[in-house]
Amino acid sequence: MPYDPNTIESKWQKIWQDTGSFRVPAKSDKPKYYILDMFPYPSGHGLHVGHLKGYIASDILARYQRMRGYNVLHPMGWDSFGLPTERQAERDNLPPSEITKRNIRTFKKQMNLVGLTYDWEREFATSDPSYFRWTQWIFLRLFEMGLANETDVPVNWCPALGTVLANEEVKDGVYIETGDPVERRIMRQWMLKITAYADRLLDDLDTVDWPQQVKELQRNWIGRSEGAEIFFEIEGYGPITVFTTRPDTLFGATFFVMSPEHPAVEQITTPARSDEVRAYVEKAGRMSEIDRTDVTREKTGVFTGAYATNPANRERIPVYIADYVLMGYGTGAIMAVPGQDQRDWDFAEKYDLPIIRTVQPPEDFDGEAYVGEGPAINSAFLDGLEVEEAKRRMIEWLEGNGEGRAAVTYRLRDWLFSRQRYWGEPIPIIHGPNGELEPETNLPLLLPERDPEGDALRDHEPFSPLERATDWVNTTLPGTGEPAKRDTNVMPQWAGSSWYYLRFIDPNNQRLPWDEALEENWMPVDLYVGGIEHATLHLLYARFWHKVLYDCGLVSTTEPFQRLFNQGMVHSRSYRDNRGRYYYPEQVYEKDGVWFTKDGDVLLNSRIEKMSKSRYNIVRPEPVIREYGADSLRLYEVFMGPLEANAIWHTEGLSGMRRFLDRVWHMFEISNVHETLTDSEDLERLLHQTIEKVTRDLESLRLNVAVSQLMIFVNEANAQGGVSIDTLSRFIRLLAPFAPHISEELWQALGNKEFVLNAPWPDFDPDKSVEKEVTIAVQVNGKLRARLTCRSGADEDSVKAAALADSSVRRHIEDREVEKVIHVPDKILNIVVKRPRQ
Ligand code: ANZ
Repeated sequence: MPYDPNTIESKWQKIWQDTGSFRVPAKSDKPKYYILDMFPYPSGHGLHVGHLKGYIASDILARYQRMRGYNVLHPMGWDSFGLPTERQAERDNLPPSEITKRNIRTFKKQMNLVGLTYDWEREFATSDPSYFRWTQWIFLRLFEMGLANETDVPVNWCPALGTVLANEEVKDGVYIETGDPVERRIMRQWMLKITAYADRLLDDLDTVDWPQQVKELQRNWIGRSEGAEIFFEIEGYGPITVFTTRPDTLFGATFFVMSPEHPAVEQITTPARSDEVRAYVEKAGRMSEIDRTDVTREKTGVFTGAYATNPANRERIPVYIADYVLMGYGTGAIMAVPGQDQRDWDFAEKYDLPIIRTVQPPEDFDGEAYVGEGPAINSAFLDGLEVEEAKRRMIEWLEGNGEGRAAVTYRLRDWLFSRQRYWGEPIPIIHGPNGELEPETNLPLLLPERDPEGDALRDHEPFSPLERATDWVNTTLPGTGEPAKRDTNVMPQWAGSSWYYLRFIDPNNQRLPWDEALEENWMPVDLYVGGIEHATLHLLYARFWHKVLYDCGLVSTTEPFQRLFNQGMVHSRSYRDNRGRYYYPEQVYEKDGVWFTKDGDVLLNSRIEKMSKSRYNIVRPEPVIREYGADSLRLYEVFMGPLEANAIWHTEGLSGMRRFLDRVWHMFEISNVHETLTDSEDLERLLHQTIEKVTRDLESLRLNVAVSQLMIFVNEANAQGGVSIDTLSRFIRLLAPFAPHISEELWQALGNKEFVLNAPWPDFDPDKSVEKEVTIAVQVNGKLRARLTCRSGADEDSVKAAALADSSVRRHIEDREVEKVIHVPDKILNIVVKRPRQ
């Protein structure tokens, strides 16, 4: 009987579902293991094979941990509030909840087709009232703790979307997701005080097992700077404080600069200068922060007519305003030290202001501002001291004379928490007649009906769709019954994903967000798998909420995610004409390495890009599964390269996986008929080595290497004409996390009554796995690219499989076709690939 994945796979998927095999018991004698995927936004496009990479990897780990004897929590849900659904609702005139439901159905079906072990009884969507009731409840905890406030703040207003956006959502003056331009405005908004947790968010990074890169991104995002605050007396006004990281350079402060938004600007400006100052302030207000801080832009500013006194040398220095000083950072005012700061240097040159060096540059230095190390000069009592020592001495002097103090500042801003949209969690606050803010006592606070007429209003002014629902807006104060109004903002999409991992622990609890004992049992998440794009937004917000919940005594751990893994992205070939229009692969053809459209023969640029709907280069899982099977798809997704690396998708590449599974099937057939087979000593050794390696590689998520080891084993087993029943039984269990359907089928054929899903992970005997090893030089087109340690006598296929799993070899092959392979046993493997096209 040949291997037929389609029948096997649908059969086992049905059996697993019917027997509730993925259900996770709340209580168990087994130790717990919580493995979580970053849950998706259920868009209208469904999942493509790029999305599946992380889900498959985590599923392999979940199945492995299950076999290792853990009670594994592996849930899935939907991050379903958000803009795209709301916009689709506007276009199709359907309720967003309907669209969400439909999209979730597609996603779920696709996930089940791949054999993912999610416990669907724990499923929820962030837009379910039974879920967002608790998101609102957590918001009220933040409100009670004084961590949620309404403030007038400069915001990123996006006219096209009719809403404000968080700083994190804006880059180069446009909304990251859609490219719509964003402008600055002052608006009254809900802010969450994430800055109050800056130090803990930094310090606790040391306690989690996360990729260094992500930790570094968070550290930079929080951006802690140590330095000093120094008080400068402004003539006829009073003191204004600056923040500096270089108090040692105070003797070189030859002018003073304030942000155009600084509250004292109007008062200190002399009448003669006020017209010019006002004009400058207005102009700066229209510019984005990104443009203002662009170091390459020519510096601009205006003199206010005021003078300040440098506290170190009592010099009288002019006060300017300039847009390169931002109000949201430090104190919004700086002492300008052109000798050591390039921005200040540029400004001094332009406005003809004095420059004094206070750090001695090396002799060969011929630049402008000198930012490096060196002894202090022109600085009285600091002269001769190195930078660090000089900073310390200056702070001592400032504190001793009441002229300043040591200070820390952060780049992190508070979290802008209001959105003027419909499809989000309503903010559960009631505004009383005298400006009082009262929490909503009756949760969930549901959304009113959507008013389609309201969409048109969006084009004009800041406007929230909830304002149109007057019956909903008008209410009474819970205490006094006086007439009052509901808040008309909704929460940003990041709210629902900031605590969902806690709800999976106890998703159907009607009384509490989660049960205390269950939380203690399951937290923290042992392994969290998702994309690096969430390094600063979601992962920082969720850590912040978790710490607040910890302070409320509601969770038992200080961090939510113990180990984090970022899977790489899947790329594929896209086709675009020079007007920037994309074409589907079905619409193009190739001639001599050049691409054309089928109709009209337009020349196309073809390149490898991130797989995405907008680039017309996505591959859907359904046809791939129909042709090759879900097990081949699972193997291919993790065999494409190291899990953390980006990889290029080639659907034809799945035939290699399919052939491997054919060989597994064959191995079973030739072994099972000769039930009495015994293994050679070599094969037994290889088996134990395989168990050892695959186990180790699973622990470190080197899934591609694990798969190549499984391939090596099967090749050898077939070369030897089959294996013993005991060896088959062990091998099938090793294969089961990767290719669960075929494994279940073969496991049953071996006469097992239980699922391989629940079978124990095989042990290996270290004494049996040792052997003679050799080092093989791997070349790509004759150039040495790697040295591999292999079993002596390994055949060409095995060495090749190991070589192709090596990251440096893969890098040199890229997506080029392998033309031939030259193998000198125990010595060299030379892989010859096609030269790149011109
Ligand atoms: C004097 C000085 C001398 C500075 C020197 C730097 C070098 P980081 O490291 O990013 O924290 N600064 C302070 N507040 C600012 C604001 N609101 N807008 C723009 N710039 C501001 O940078 C801190 C330094 O950036 C501060 O130290 C200040 O310039 C400037 F040789 O003060 B410094």
